[in-house]
Amino acid sequence: MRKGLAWLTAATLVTAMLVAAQVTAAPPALAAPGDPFSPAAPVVFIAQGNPSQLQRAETAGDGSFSFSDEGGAAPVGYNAIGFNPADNYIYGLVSNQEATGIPRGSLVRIGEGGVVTRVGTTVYTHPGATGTQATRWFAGAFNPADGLYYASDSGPNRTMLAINVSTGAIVRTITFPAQPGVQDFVFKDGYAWGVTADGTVRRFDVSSTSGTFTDFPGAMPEGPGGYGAAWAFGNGNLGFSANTSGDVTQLQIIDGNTATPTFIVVNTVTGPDSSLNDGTSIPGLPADLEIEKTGSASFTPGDRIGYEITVTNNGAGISSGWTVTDTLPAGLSNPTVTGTVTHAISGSTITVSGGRLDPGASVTFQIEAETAVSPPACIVNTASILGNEEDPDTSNNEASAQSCAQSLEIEKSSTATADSRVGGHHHVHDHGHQHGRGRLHDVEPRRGVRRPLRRPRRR
Ligand SMILES: [Ca+2]
Ligand SMILES: [Ca+2]
Repeated sequence: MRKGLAWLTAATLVTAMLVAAQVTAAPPALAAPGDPFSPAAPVVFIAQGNPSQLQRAETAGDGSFSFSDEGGAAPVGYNAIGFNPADNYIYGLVSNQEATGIPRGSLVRIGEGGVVTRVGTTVYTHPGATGTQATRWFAGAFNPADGLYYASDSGPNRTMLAINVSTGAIVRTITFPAQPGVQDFVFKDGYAWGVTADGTVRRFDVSSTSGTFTDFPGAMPEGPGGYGAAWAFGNGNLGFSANTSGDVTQLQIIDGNTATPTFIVVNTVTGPDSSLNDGTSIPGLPADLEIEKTGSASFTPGDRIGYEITVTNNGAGISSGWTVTDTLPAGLSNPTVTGTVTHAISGSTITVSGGRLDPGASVTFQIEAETAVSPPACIVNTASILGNEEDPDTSNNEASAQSCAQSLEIEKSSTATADSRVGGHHHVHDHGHQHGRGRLHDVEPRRGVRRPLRRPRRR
């Protein structure tokens, strides 16, 4: 086989012809196999199997991840993938299929359709190791802080390389005192972060040739079989995929560059299980998500009360998913959630996860809860939203609805409905200090800001 076709071994004839045509054709208007990926659409990539099959992981309406093949199987097995925002290609290191003429330990670039191209002629090895173990690279990611590509083994090799993919040069060889023990990592706050099978978050300091790592036990759910894929969401949170269960957990890290970071599990959604895998992501463009909430203006104590929550993507980017958190105030209990969403209830906190929303699109779901027989006169229930991408306008990320008990004292109830408009003739008492003047208010208790209740969108 001619060397030039080595990269196309497993591609279909049609794909091969497209690639061949691309050599002489003008730049295509649409993405063609081998082109860089579009940075505009957020997507998680998983590579798994041997030879590798690149897959796009995208969320369905209920927020769960499903995988779809990106092109055919690659001519080689590769691992330790990372997306390079400088050129919009994925990079990885070859783990198998030397018969193609691409040795193990080679750096490869992966483009649209999963087309693989070797970069340079260097074979990257762990010092002192022999055989296939010397070229084993299980974890990899780009560090936004320096633009370099980092790769390591999970073990027993203890070295991590920092590679400039433009030149192929090894910029730094980092040696850790013990094996890294994670199957993938992703960068945030200048550190590489991975998760061990027992749910320990491991933070790697890669700033010098003498690497160190710090463990934060219990920060993540246990992931039997390990967490083989790690990536960053556009909102700055990290995503980890558990090999055995397929569960995808979104982790928020606050003060990640301090001795005592705070870890918050934002949500866990289902995905396919996998093995021999690795992950990376295209973070996409900022997307302004907006949350609106309506509810019954009044209720009879002991009855169930309903809320409707609408999530809208105001653009400009595509939203790859979102999480709504609704913590019930005193007086509400036994919640239920309906709609095409995934939800979890822990005590009084309801976490609702939803999927992809194009610019302009919206989705609605309902929360119901039981009111106490002796409730507070009025109940203000607030929900907030976190998008997977960067959100340029956080002022519309929280919404509240107020409901007042009508049997305690009839004046302390509202005749308003969720559709009440300014200029109506509704009379509202709010804890005796807020008198409605034909205008129903919602209340943001933490800051005491009052905003007009917005008319729900009808779509
Ligand atoms: Ca990776
Ligand atoms: Ca927003």
